[in-house]
Amino acid sequence: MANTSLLKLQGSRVVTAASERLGLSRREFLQFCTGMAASLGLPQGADAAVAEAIATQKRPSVIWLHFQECTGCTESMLRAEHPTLERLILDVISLDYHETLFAAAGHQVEQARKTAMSENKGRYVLVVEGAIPTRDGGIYCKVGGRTAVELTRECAADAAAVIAIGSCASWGGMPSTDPNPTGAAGVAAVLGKPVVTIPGCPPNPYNFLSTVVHFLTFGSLPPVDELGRPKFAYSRLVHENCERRAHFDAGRFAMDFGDEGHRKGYCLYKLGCKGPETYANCPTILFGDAGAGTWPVGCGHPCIGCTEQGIGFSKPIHMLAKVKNAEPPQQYPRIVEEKGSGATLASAAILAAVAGAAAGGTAMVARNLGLSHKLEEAERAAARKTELGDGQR
Ligand code: FSX
Ligand code: SF4
Ligand code: F3S
Repeated sequence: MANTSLLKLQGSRVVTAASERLGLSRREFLQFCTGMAASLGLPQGADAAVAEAIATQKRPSVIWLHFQECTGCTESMLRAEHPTLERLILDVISLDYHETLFAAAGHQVEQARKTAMSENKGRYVLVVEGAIPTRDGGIYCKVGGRTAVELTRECAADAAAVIAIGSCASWGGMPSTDPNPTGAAGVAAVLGKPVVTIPGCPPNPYNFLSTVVHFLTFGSLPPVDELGRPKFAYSRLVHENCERRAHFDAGRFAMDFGDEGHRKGYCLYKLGCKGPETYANCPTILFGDAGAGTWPVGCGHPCIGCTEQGIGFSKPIHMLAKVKNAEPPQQYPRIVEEKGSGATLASAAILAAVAGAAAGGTAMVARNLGLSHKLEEAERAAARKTELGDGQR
């Protein structure tokens, strides 16, 4: 990794060229690299290495296989907004085989896969989307006359890295739901060795992009947990960063869809939210780059635990979650105090900084407090109105 500071890179011609290629201003491009380094939890100065890698490194060849799935992984990647995420992804990788996005079909496209594999032997990245049926010799999913099991083993043999994208490829996901008639399994189970997994149904495209950028910058995949999940994205429970968490800690729950609590944005735990037992960064990075609230709980739906084997698609939707970490995050007001009176925006931001929270976390704190303040303001205004009404009677 070159020891170049981001400041020095600002005037560099390669950065200008990369920004133009991506349709971004130089500032936006460098901001993107800083954000990417922060979300990967990289040390100070790594943003320059990220920028340099995106600007100068040869794009890694990617072979993307599709098996038992809904194509939601690819769809969520293509549905991001400003700056277009798919453009970033398609710029940092060379997508040499992808059954959904390829205009070509049949032998022509099979040949493209074989050529990419032989020309990039030992250097390409294999991405698998969808579960792999293993029952009855794997006959329930074939592409070009070959079973998903055969294709996965063949393509993984000479890959530099294997990434299982989505819950289906990670651990079987929806197709493996009881009674799992096709014996649907994840990539690691089929290969008999660990792979990097990016679960979620659909998974967050930022987590895929960050994983690829790490590979591009350092030539290796990011550190993972025992399930192969990148630690930068899956080491916190949804519940730890949820914007409704203060309501959980204060015992304010929606009891029914559309009831007063639900409309007021109260905690969805009693509606079956699995956030307390699900590891994912959905509340901090959101989906589709479409603004605040664009994640399941933000839209009023309980988290179904789609990233977690044994929870998503197997634990009944209304069953209460096991609360794995009952300790309230430091940045929220204490439950013994009146809502919102325990912490000012500034003190919460300082607490978050002291706790070593990433830049995104601090922004979340600010946003969460903003939300609870708005709610309080609305409640106070409603109370004043009632008082006024009472006085006039
Ligand atoms: Fe669908 Fe992908 Fe879910 Fe599976 O995402 S969004 S069923 S994880 O493999 O296409
Ligand atoms: Fe958020 Fe669900 Fe936790 Fe409630 S139970 S705070 S809605 S993650
Ligand atoms: Fe899935 Fe829950 Fe996130 S349902 S998308 S892990 S909020």
